[in-house]
Amino acid sequence: MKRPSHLQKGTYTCDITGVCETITSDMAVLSLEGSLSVDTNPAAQALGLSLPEIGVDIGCLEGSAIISWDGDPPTPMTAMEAGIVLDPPPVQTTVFQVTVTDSASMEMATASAVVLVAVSPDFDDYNGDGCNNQLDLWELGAQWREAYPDDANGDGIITVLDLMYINLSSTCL
Ligand SMILES: [Ca+2]
Ligand SMILES: [Ca+2]
Repeated sequence: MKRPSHLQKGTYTCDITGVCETITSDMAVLSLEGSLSVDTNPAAQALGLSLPEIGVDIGCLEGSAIISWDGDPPTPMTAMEAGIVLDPPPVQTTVFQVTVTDSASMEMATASAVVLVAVSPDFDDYNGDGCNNQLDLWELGAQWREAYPDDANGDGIITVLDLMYINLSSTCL
């Protein structure tokens, strides 16, 4: 066994057959550290001015990765080098699940990611300066605890939950 795979994990015995008898060794246990892992990057983001991208980080792969994505609710996704780009951007908060299957071991791993989309498009760039940064956060923070029709999470008052919908990627269009 040159390079054991996860399919070869388990217990082994060695049989030695001589002229008169066969003797069997004690059991040896083969275990392999680590297993297939997958993470999304970022795991959570708020919709801003640019098209959202979700990367995927895969660990401990033996063969090649078979990757499939699901959106709930469904939304268009375009594969890119190591993840997806959402073009057009989702129209409501969407949870994505990525499933990675290792072509060699057929082991599977999943991870999820969320893109928060506010009820009103005003939150894509709250202060309207063409940039997604903390200036938007401060401007929205000034409305703290105030009644606000069409707020980000749709409960009619500005709280910390609405601040989560502000994109802080420092992207400017
Ligand atoms: Ca801004
Ligand atoms: Ca709110």
